[in-house]
Amino acid sequence: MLSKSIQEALNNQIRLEAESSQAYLAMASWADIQPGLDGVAQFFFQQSDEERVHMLKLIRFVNERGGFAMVPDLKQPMVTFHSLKRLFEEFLKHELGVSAAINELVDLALKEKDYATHNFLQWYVSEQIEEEKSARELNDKLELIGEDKSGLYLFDRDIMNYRTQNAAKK
Ligand code: OFO
Repeated sequence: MLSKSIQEALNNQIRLEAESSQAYLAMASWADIQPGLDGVAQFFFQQSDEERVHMLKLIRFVNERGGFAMVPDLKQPMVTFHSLKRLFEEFLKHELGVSAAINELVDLALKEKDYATHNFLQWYVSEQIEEEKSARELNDKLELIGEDKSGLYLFDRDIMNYRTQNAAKK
């Protein structure tokens, strides 16, 4: 059975995962209408779907443990980005925020000696390590490319392969 405070904290995380899904959906939609960013759009559409899966996993866990997972209302995320660089900086910033929230949750689960929740959260800890790493690497690549058009072309072409390679390493 979940304590009131753990239930509340998990419900906050449900909101955050839903907000992540929305944020990445907005990034996907922005990239989708830019010329030549089809790969980036596809990357964020997929990223958005994954965040929804993260939210669903939490919803099921809360309900299974005798709590009540509340589906949150959502505020509109940032919908326009001035450049590809800005887009990926926002991506990294968002992931860092999610990692911090997961760490706090882990901390709370330990303090309350809720080992079931602690164990459940380990999947999110590993997921955040991977996602932070990807977001950092993509930002580094963009930094190297700068304004070079052929570099940007290759970045967009290869971003989905990059994702597949990283998933294969998991
Ligand atoms: Fe939910 O995985 Fe990152 O944010």
